[in-house]
Amino acid sequence: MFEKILIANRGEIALRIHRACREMGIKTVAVHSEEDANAMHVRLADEAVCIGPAKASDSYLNKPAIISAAVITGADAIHPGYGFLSENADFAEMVERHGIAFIGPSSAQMRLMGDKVAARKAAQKAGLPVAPGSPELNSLDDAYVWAKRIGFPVIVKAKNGGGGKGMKIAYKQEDLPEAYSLAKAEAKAAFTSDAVYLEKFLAHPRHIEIQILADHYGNVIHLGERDCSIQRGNQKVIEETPSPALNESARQNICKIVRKAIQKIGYTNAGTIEFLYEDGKFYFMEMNTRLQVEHPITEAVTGIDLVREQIRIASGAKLSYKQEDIKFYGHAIECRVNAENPFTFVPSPGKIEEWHAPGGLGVRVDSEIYSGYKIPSCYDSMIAKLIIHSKNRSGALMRLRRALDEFVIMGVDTTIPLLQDIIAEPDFIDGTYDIHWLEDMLAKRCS
Ligand code: MV4
Repeated sequence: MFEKILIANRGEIALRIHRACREMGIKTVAVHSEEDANAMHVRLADEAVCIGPAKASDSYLNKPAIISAAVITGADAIHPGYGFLSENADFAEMVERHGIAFIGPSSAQMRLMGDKVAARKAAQKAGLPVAPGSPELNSLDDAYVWAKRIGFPVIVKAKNGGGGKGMKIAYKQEDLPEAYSLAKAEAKAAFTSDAVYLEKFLAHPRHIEIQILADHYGNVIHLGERDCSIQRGNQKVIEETPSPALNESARQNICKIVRKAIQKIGYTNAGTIEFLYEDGKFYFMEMNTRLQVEHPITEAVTGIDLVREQIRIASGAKLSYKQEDIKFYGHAIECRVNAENPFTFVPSPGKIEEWHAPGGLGVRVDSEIYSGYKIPSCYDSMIAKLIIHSKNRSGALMRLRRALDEFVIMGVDTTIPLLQDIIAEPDFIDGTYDIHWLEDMLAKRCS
């Protein structure tokens, strides 16, 4: 097992990883920007190294600085968390070349899944259901040919994209030239490559993703699904498991297919297979090769420490669980609390004057915040995750309402009032929402 792990991240996820390490008797190294010198992840770690100025491109994205920090502290592994370098295959490869373990899949697997066209192909070959689509497009003429074959509406996506950036919908043939050129321009700006492809556009899907764990001995287990349809501007706001849209046979069916596919692909470590779900059918979208923000709801219903399993897998250990060992209990919901105006979503950095996190049975708060902490303006505005667990969905909703009412954060604006509004909506209570529901609700709220 590793003796010392460098945590290449900040905020709540750096704390989350530190906690797993501590419980495993592993020492931790924090890295931080100049701005984050007083951050909680720096205070908790056994050692800390400053890796550059506030700007993420100079610090948390600074590959040589992070690898140097690992070398000088003698860390034998690096956990990338989520965001930043977590899905950067070049970084993973650099880490591997330095004889340091990257806590995640191999750089080759990351590269495969980062290429959305190749990932679609691999997924289809491994037996996953994919939406009708095209290979990489060579020209607008090519786009016309494929769009006709697929049938309108189609969506133009960046080959090296993901997370929803640079996607353009063409509802009919006349929309295609503009969608094609806009998607190409956005792809070039965001991902340097302007390569794009087409998919059949699904109008009212839900976002349902399956969590898997895979070791280096061909063992793959699934940990059920997460419904992440409550989103705004491609940012998830509330996630829950199990999905209110699935019955037990639909769930078992897709999870079985995913397990087989992951085994075929030979993927290792933790991963998430993201689907759109519409009219009772799943369509593979992409595979996330990192630990995800919303992983705690899976931990709540399975009792499995996902970070611990990631570390064990990366160190060459076998999975601690067989599929038959996994028992799902109850219902879990996560709310993301952002330091933002709850109506305009303008970020609200500043000093936390008062902080009282809710507690009690079935309530978990993952956060880096402490009273007196100054939220910097240069990073993500998520300041806490509230994770609720109860024996069923209605119990979880009652508990979530109670916990949100109990949360006190003074000094900055937060999205807690928005979360309270969402969970009071009949559609949310009924579980009948799709990926557009929140944005539609917000539009109505403003008019
Ligand atoms: C789609 C889609 C409709 N049809 N693909 C955006 C994020 C990326 N992972 C996949 N995305 C979408 N792909 C087809 N063929 C709609 C979206 C989409 C979306 C998906 C999940 C959650 C939120 C979303 C918000 C806007 C668009």
